[in-house]
Amino acid sequence: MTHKLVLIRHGESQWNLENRFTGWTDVDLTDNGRQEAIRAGQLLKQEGYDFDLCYTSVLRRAIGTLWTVLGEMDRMWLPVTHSWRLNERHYGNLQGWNKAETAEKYGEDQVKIWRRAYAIAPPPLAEDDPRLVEQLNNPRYAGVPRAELPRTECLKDTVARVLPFWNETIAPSIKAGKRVIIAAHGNSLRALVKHLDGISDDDIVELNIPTARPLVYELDDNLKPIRHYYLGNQAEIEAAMAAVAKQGSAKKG
Ligand code: DG2
Repeated sequence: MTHKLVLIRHGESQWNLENRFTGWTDVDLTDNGRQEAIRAGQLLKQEGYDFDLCYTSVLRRAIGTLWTVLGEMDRMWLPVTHSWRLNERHYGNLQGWNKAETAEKYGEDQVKIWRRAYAIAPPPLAEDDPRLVEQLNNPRYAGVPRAELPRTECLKDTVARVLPFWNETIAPSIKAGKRVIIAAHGNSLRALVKHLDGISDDDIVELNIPTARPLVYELDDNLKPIRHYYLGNQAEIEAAMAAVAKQGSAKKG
């Protein structure tokens, strides 16, 4: 039996628009981001996709995208499971910084390391940083052991906290025949894609995921990928992936 798993990064967020490192900051979608999610939902419906179970993070840009997609598909009644393990990679002290300005100050090479190096994390939030204090006191993380709440993460760390949720919750549901959609983030999805496709630590550096484009994985019974593809206009998707890569470029002129 072939299983179809749909992954979708949230639509454009306010800080995607402002080109700021976001991580665990709970910013909302822009109007454009909502429109992107509407188009994704319409496309999924038009292409005959349907789901039994939905998974998302505890951040509103992913949750709102999922709700919008399900609304377009007339499937708002489907069960949705939220997990902090699907949150975006924690961007540490970079959270809130403009990516282009950071490249001007620290260099594009350094920004690429912070954005994409597999095992090098950005500088962590200090223990007395109000952003960390807010995170530690936020009720959405009340059930998470304190020691597991990150101060920063590289992609390797993100893989390590996404995989238990994949292995223990999502993968068994797919194996049981459930049709699943996961609405998450650029880097939590890169972590999952790295695992599914067995992408090397070096090659994952060049993989970028565009906003609100349904990414379909056809999986065999052992959940090994048979093929994967984005739904929609392929030229637009290529351009959107290239635009994500360029977000770490210094402003010219
Ligand atoms: C972006 C990804 O996460 O940024 O945290 O800034 O998917 O939640 O918008 P998302 C962020 P890059 O790693 O692509 O810079």
